[in-house]
Amino acid sequence: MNAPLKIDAEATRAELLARYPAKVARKRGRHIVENRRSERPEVEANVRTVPGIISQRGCTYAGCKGVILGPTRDVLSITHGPIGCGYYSWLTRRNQTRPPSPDSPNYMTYCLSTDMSEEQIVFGGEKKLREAVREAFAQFKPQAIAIHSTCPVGLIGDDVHQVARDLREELGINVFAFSCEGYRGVSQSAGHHIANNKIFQEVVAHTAPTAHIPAPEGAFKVNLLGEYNIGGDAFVIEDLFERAGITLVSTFCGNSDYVSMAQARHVDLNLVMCHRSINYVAGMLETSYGIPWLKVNFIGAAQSAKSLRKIAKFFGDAALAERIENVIAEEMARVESAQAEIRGRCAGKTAMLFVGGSRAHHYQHLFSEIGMRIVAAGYEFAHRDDYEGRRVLPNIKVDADTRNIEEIHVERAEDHFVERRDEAVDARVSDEPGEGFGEYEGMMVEMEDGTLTVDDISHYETERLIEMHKPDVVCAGIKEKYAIQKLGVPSKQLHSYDYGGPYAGFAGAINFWRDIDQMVNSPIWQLIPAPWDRPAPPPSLEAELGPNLSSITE
Ligand code: CFM
Repeated sequence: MNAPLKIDAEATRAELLARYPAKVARKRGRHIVENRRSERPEVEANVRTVPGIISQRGCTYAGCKGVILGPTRDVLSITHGPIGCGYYSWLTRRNQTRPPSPDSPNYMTYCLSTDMSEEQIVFGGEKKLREAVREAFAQFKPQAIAIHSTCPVGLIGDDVHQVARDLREELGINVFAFSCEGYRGVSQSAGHHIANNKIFQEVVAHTAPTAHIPAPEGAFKVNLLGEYNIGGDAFVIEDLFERAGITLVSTFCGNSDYVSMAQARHVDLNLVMCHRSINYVAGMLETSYGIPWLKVNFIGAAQSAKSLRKIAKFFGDAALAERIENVIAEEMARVESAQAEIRGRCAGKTAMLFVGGSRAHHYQHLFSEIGMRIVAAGYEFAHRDDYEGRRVLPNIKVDADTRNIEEIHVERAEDHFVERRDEAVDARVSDEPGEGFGEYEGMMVEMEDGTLTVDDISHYETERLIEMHKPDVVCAGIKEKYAIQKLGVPSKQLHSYDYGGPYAGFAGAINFWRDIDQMVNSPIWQLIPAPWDRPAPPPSLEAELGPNLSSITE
């Protein structure tokens, strides 16, 4: 057991709040919590950021277009809005794809926008949108077109859904639209929910436009939900599944295509990687088709092994279990030598993680596997269940901002519903807390007592935390990276992975450790202080060396 981390969480929290006006301090105070696993303290999350505070969050449009739809290579996404929204969401996420052949469609490199300007703001943008969809269809002939709304669309009241219905009829392809205006929710999380609803209604469950798509072949069929193939992560997981003989039907949505998403209802098990962004699809697939879900995590070597074993347990097939064990054994042989070497240089060092809605949790495992410790962590836009576990779901207050997002009602699809669970399956799948069907225990319960959870951290709080605790590395995004590094602390981007990755699976763990090892052990960070900020040399040395001193001390 490690000695407790030497941070005074209560004093740190007080210091972070000290400079705020009283009302802001009260609000922010509810987002900053000392972790005490036995007490499971409550943290406020998924509420509006206080205006004026520099937040890490993105907008609802980003969550819908960028996060959920962005990685699907052959659904043509059109941004209905001013050009900047499309431009700034163009290829910024490092989500990779691998079309089956050089001629297969891949629209991810394009940026399609209606380029809305004053004329459309005043007279309406539907006409221009119709023209844009027709033009895109003529150019690319896609099977499906997705229209994404930006802020002005909702403000002027363009009926994007009617446009989609009309064009579906006119063009004979699947066209659907998202009311994902940037302001629709408090963060990108609202965009995930909106995207999940529509993708489910219009692709997964909408059998008319997808009737020509056959059921997939294969044994041990699963979907991987909430894996977006950043830096090639999904490729690593696909390789593990292939070697183990697991049929991956669809991924939502890394390295995915339209056909595979339309086949999602044919699997026996859903694996949920990023709980925050895709739990809605998991829930709807269960209600409609009887497909249960298990939380997995392919970030971290031990976590990857555990996740593969969960799949083996679910299917209860001896040959599958053996193949999975063989894959784990092969991979662990490589992992263990790298891990031992890097652990020797990194153990005892500290990290902070402020990112997204799931990685601040998942990546803690990668650090702990090389002996590094987490001082503080938090999400930008996760909900209380991602922090405290799904057991708190019934207690989460539904506020006006949440009610702003359509809650769709899904029913059992009698013709397609198959009961996949029975006593034998339930008995095979773990009954450890958080490991069973539809369970997730959240981030906080896995953090050391006395460390801090900070939700929707502000820029000011990030700087103060770093100044106070000088972690060896801070994981965040591009907006924070250089501000952190100016404080003399290396920063790893956990959204884009900087230029690195993949970090998933066993091979990914080794990649991550190598990158972190280089960062936390680089001597460059010792050279950050300006010469005039360094301690003065002793007077005796100055007298002895005179004018030559500066060339030695600099
Ligand atoms: Fe899920 Fe993501 Fe994340 Fe996310 Fe994201 Fe992302 Fe993320 Mo950036 S879907 S919640 S909205 S794991 S883009 S691939 S890295 S903030 S922690």
